[in-house]
Amino acid sequence: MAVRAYLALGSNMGEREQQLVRALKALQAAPGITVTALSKVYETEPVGYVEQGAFLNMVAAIETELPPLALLETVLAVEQELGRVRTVRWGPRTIDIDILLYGEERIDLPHLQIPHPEMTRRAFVLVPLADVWHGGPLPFWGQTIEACIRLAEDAKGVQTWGTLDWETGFDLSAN
Ligand code: GSY
Repeated sequence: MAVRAYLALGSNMGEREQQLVRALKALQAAPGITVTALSKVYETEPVGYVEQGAFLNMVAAIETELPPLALLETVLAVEQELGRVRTVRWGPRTIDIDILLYGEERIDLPHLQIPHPEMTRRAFVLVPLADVWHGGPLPFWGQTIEACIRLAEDAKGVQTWGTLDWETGFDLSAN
């Protein structure tokens, strides 16, 4: 049975928007994954290691037949396929794809934590997630996304950048 999952995508090196598009196309082409909804694309100030360029962040809702570890393998394979480059830990990267939620399952492994432990503190994740979320409180936290955004320290650094045109194969129409 298909499970609804949410993926966060981010890029702050090179052709940021093209890397998001290529990642979405690769995810859509992967066996066992159907991309069902896309958030808007946001330009966001870096959080953590701040001496780096602004990110483009977005969230994709997917339906997947893959169990969580197979989904992780697919996500890592897509990052590799796109030639993921990350020069510094926490630093700039060509593409980053994180699994935020997988149905209502909790996974606590050294290399995979679901729900993503940082997600409710990061407006760069929460604001795009709100675009594709069905409403109601987040599982595990029991709070609405809007309540979490109000507490997120990076909320002011998240600006709408553009939208992906689903009908024309993810062509980007920036502001
Ligand atoms: O956690 C993902 C990588 N990352 C990001 C990001 O995607 N967006 C912003 N705004 N800051 C970030 N810091 C890190 S690390």
